[in-house]
Formats: sequence, structure tokens, C-alpha cells
Amino acid sequence: MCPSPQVPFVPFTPALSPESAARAFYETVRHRRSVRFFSDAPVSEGTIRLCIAAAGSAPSGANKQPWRFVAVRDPALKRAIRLAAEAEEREFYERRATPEWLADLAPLGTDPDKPFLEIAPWLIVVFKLVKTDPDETGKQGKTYYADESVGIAAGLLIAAIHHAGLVTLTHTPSPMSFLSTVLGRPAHERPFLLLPVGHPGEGATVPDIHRKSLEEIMLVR
Ligand code: IYR
Repeated sequence: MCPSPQVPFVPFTPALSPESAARAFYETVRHRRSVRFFSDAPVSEGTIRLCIAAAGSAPSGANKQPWRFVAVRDPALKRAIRLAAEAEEREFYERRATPEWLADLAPLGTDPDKPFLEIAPWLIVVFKLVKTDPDETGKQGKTYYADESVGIAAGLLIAAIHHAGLVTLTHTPSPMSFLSTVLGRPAHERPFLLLPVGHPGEGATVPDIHRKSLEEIMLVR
């Protein structure tokens, strides 16, 4: 097996003033919340493209970029996704979820109804590539650390959406295979996350829950 050719190296320029830049970023992201009440006000395709471009800048195992983002705005597709997701969610809330899980979810006030899947102007469905896209000969290669890579990309996507002044939430109906069927995606792409994107609905509320303090989540050694 022949190793990949070396690529050229180019200069890398870091940001100036790391502490003030870090503070500014924190000040932005600390106001992010998962919002479940959306407005149907439009969001331009250009905005969605830029947010997905930010997500696509994520690091990935061996730079295989094992992700695909399907931006859905077609009302018929959004409806099909809502109906299939709600069917899975009803099964979850009525049968599959353990009492402990339901008790853990209670503070969030979630239920099987997911109107936001139709109201939000966009749904971004994030897929994980378990093999690379086929090359010209149809050959598919390996991806590495795909869960970590797509998770990082999804985090950047969420940060980009928030930075744009829009809202989202990470929706993970389980199982999610209906997304492959509805969106006609090939077998090497596995549904990973579903992010409705839009403006918050008028009077949107969020649960009064809090983040752990830095002391609880960080150690310095
Ligand atoms: N998928 C369900 C349940 C749910 C599970 C977790 I873990 C959450 O943090 C939130 C919801 C739903 O979307 O309602």
C-alpha cells in the first residue's frame, strides 16, 4: 500500500490578544439556549450556507471531513420529517423511555409534539459518513473518529447559528433512520443530529435551568 503524498505546509497566523478574544467569544456563547419555540420568519439560504461552512471548518480524523449537511426548507419534506419524528417520539415517551429518563427530562418540559419541525424555516440534518464518498471509480475509503469529528462540526454549527442571532436545538429522534429514507441519502451516511433553525417565536421561553460553574467542570494541575 502506498502512503499518501506529503502536502505542502503554509504559514499559520494565530489571533492577537487571546484573553480578550476568549472573553468576547464566551460572552457570545454563554447566552446560547436550546429554544423549542420558533417563528416562521424566513432566514436566507446565504445565512444557512455560511453557518454550514463554519461547521465544515471543523477538525476531523485524517481530514476526512466525514459529514454531510442537508438543509431542508421544502414544506412537504419538513412535514414528512415531523410526522415520522413524532411517531418515534410517541413510542419513546409512551413505551421506550425509563421512568428515570422521563424524570430527568421533566424540567425541560418536552413532549412528543414537535411543531418546530414544520414551523422553523430550515431543518439542518447532519449526517455522519461511515465511509468516504465514492471516488470516480466508485471506491470508498475509511473515515476515522467519525463521531468525534461530526460532534465537533455540530458544535461549531450550533455556535455559528447562535452567533448569527438565530436559534436551534439538538433534536435526536431515536431511531433516526427515517431521515435517510425521507431525504434519500445513501447507506454510508448515517443520521446524526437534526437542527431546526430560525428566529425565536414571539414570547419564546426557555426552562430556568443553569450551567455548572467553571469550578465544577474544570481542574488545573
Ligand atoms: N428525543 C426526545 C427526548 C429527549 C431526550 C433528551 I436526552 C433530551 O435532552 C431532550 C429530549 C425529544 O426530543 O423530546
